[in-house]
Amino acid sequence: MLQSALMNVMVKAARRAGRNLKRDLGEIENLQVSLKGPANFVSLADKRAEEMLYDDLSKARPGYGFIGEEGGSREGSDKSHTWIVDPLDGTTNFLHGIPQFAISIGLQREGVLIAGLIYNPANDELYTAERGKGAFLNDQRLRVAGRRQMNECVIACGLPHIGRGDHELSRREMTAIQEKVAGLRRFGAASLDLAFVAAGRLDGYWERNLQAWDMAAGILMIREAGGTVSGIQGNDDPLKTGHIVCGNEAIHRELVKILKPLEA
Ligand code: 2AM
Ligand code: CA
Repeated sequence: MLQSALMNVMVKAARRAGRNLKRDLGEIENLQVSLKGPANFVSLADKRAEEMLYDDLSKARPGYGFIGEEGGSREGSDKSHTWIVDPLDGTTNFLHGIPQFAISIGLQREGVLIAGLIYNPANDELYTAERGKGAFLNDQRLRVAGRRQMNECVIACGLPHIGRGDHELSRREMTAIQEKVAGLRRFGAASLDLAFVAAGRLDGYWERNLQAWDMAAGILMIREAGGTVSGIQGNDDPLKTGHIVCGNEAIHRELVKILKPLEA
């Protein structure tokens, strides 16, 4: 795979921040965290990772805007480009030493996603995509799964935790999907769920109440792997609604058909 200069910048930044996150994960696993406890330690790790990404990306592409989970948005002199960054997606997993978390970097030009990267430093899986150039896991070209029968599909979802979202609705959704599929999964890192759909590991995925940085890179990843992605209405923009559903064209359609009527 010939990597563009832009993707080189993104990969370098993600690998540097990833090395640190991996070291921090080791610290948590060995319980060498400070007296203030692991949650505080993780939030520091999170902030450090975002600062590192901001430094590297803004050095390589001066003036681009930056929207990050930790730092809020920083405007740049270049109004057409914006990085959308989650320095640590899957924070709860990370805090518990579960190696399912990632750095997610998306880039928009004039509001259009043109590049995306999702990197899990725990297992060194690096997902990359550029608009019109396909999606890759390390050097391997990605394609969404081809299954068209729901009863053969493994579908992932996100679930609202304590104090968040509509728990009743999420149970109705799970019940409706559960009755139709070969397996229902919940991994806890939205960016990786999207990457898994792009890679054909998962046949589909849906989740509500996400933020742009959870989804930006993954949305492009799925499109470049030949998949379909939208909000729960089937034709709306997940970056606007915060709700996302995806799969190949057939499975996306099936999921929308089941989920959409449950909203009311
Ligand atoms: P985070 O780990 O960076 O918070 C879990 O279902 C997924 O939802 C994770 O990717 C998590 O990202 C994301 N998420 C986004 N907003 C969230 C919120 N307000 N509460 C919990 N998870 C959230
Ligand atoms: Ca996140």
